[in-house]
Amino acid sequence: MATNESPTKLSHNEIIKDAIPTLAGTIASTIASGTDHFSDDDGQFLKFHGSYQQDDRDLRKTGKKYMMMIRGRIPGGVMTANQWCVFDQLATDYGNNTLRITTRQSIQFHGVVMAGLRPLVKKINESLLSTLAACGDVNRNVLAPITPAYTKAREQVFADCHTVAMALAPETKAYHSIWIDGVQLENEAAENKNFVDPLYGKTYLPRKFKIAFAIPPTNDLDIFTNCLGFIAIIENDKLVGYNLCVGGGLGRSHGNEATYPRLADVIGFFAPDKLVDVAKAVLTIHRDFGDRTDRKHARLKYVVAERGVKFMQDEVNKRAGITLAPNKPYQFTTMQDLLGWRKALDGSWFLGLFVNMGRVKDAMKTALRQVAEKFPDIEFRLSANQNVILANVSDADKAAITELLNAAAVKTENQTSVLHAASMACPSMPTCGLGLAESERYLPGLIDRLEKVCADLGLGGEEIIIRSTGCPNGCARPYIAEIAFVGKAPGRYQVWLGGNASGTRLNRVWKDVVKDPDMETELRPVLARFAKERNAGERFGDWCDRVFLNKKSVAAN
Ligand code: SRM
Ligand code: SF4
Repeated sequence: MATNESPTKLSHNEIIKDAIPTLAGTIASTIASGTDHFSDDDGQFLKFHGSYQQDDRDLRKTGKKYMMMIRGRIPGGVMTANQWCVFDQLATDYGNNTLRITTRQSIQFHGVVMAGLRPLVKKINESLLSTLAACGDVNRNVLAPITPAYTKAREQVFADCHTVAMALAPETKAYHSIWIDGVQLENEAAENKNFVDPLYGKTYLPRKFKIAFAIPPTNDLDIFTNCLGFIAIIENDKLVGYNLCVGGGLGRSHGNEATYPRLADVIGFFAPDKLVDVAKAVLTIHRDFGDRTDRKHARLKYVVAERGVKFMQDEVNKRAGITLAPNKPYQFTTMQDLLGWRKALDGSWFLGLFVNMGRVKDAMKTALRQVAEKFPDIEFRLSANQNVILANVSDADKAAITELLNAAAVKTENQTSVLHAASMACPSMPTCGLGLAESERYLPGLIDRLEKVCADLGLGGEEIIIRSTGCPNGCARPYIAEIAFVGKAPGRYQVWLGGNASGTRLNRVWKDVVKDPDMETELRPVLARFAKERNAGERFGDWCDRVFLNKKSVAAN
């Protein structure tokens, strides 16, 4: 096991987790001290509590302004209308007055100063949601399908998502102590110093861990990019079990070939009653075999890549007390959300609303708040494509909701163009400390420009999945997009081509650097060739993969 073999080489994070296994750090006393920021070590502990210390990068030249990002833990992305109201109010009272729907069906607050941090987290807990384990070396928010239009088995899969999320939550009492009671735990007290989480052990996981559930044919949460995936096998609207996927992950670093995006392997089928055992088995394989010396090499994907599928199957069988059966057949065909009003299988209505780059703000924020207040029985469901679905809407309420949204200029039909609908960007500037180039503030404008190119070439209305990130970490899952822009430096992007519509293929680097002003000039000839040479119905990503990239594509780093 990498865990204890070479203790002298453990990464710093391992050392501080071992020293304060409750993860309390000195967070509560720092907040009480009235300072505006945390120490570096507390910044690491803070992540387990769902928060990152950031600073406003737009203001760096005039002095550092510390602010926190806080991420909710919202299993399967489902919120009550009341919880939406609470989040909306918290963004107004403590954040930058926006709610950022994330690529993992959660909500982030940005721009929260130290004084707002504890009240915000406390109020999230009072609304019966949490931030515990939204970040950190633990299992993160668990993804599940939200669209109520495909199969009645969705409810069972959502319930399973919830069960797994709860079963894998860390048990430290520091969370309650800091955020609810406002009390600093005594780190040197024996019970705290010797605390061992029953599942995670004393030092938790070597790195973050991610889980998703998907129901074919819809892969609207990019299941193969997760450490652990459960592909629901549905027969006659009943869940019969799951195909198990292990070892997906996207993070990489420019210039470091030892880091790479990887899609999960599907390693066997098992019955639903073994779900929690299997989830714990895969998580503890990461705990026990993940690399604790190098955080760039610590994700489960490297364990799977280096030790192989047979190793994973044997370990899962042993740890979960099962024998994985051969994979059941399945097929994914789409990654996209259904937008507009649709009928749910139970006869109610749901509305898929496009949220540009996941940022709920201005008129849309006000209108959604009004909807939540007026219609307390509807659900707000967050999609992994950064959109929102309003679900459980009665016939009687549909018109009133439409009217309310339309009055605020929030369209309910024909909401956006196909290119915008199929796009995603990570936040990057000004909040993300790791951003090398703009992303959320850049992509919408770039898509407008590419739309003009497409229209010129007779490709108007053609769906092409386009994603951007401000750095190679992959937060908007660029490495499965048909076109991806991955930030290298301000105004410069690595361009990747060749993903598909179902999220089952990695794309490849096409150009190592393209400058912003050259985007149209570079991409026009490729799109023109596609328009001319494609097979009937062939998508841009498939054509790139089949014809254009061929062997010419350069290596990923
Ligand atoms: Fe991410 C780090 C935002 C989904 C891979 N991610 C960050 C941080 C916290 C930056 C930091 O460490 O200082 C970003 C905060 C930016 C900000 O200002 O808000 C950040 N990640 C996001 C979100 C908000 C992007 C979005 O557009 O919604 C997503 C939050 C999800 C959630 O609710 O939990 C988000 N991040 C992802 C995904 C996609 C996914 O999980 O489906 C990935 C790629 C999949 C994967 O994990 O391999 C992802 N984020 C990373 C990495 C690279 C990890 C690696 O293995 O190397 C980092 C950097 C790190 O962990 O050191 C990172
Ligand atoms: Fe930040 Fe990079 Fe993630 Fe974008 S991809 S949010 S720049 S860490």
